[in-house]
Amino acid sequence: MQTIVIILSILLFTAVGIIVATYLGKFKDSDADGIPDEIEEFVDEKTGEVKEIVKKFTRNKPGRKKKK
Ligand SMILES: [Ca+2]
Repeated sequence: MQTIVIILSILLFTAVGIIVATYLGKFKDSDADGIPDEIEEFVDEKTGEVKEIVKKFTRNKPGRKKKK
């Protein structure tokens, strides 16, 4: 339990650090929302991948009929 709290704290501090650094102009942020472009691109990429995986598991497979 304590390990989870420590990991979450590190992630939170990292996120805050990145946002502060972005506001201070340390990272490129073209839409000025406090999130660096590189992270936005990374998240977009990952979101796309997750959507693809979900699609794979939820699509109707040919030859498999729905049970009533
Ligand atoms: Ca941004």
